Amino acid sequence: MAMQRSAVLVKPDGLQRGLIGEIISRFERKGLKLVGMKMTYLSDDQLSRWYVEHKDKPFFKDLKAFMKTHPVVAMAWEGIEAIPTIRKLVGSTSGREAEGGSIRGDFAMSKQHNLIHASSSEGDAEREIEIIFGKDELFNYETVLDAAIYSEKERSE
Ligand code: 3AN
Repeated sequence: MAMQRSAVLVKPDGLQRGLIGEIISRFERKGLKLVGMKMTYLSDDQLSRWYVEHKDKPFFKDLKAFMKTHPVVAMAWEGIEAIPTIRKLVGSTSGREAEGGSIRGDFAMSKQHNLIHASSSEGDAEREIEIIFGKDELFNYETVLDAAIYSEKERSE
């Protein structure tokens, strides 16, 4: 099974709301592995690359301005099929429609102030991780929990 890395951003509203610990804790409890983390302001250039698929949308300018109001906390999380798994934990785009139990479903009421971004495909994850992290800011390590979280077969596939 495919080991994947997903880029996660806690957006300015998540920082303001004091939800960094809650979000990290949900991913840790799930069994995902943190392989990179930093707090940073995103530049206009980084945001244009990050949101390239939305560059012609009416909300693009507002979205970029919002993302620059405060720092973000960026993370890279690793696990087997981590990308779709994290999307489920995050919930659908609008906080009002997101399923209860998901991060947006439990904590958000807005479509733009929806607390968190998570990569939606392997291509996006690779691009997003590269926008934020240098090679020496990403880590490979074993944990004793790996053997409890996955079966031996899953880990060797
Ligand atoms: P998701 O973050 O669920 O993958 P996308 O990729 O459709 O959602 O949108 C990226 C970001 O753009 C969202 N997280 C949200 O902040 C913002 N956004 C999306 N749709 C709207 C909208 N209709 N109005 C304002 N902001 C939006």
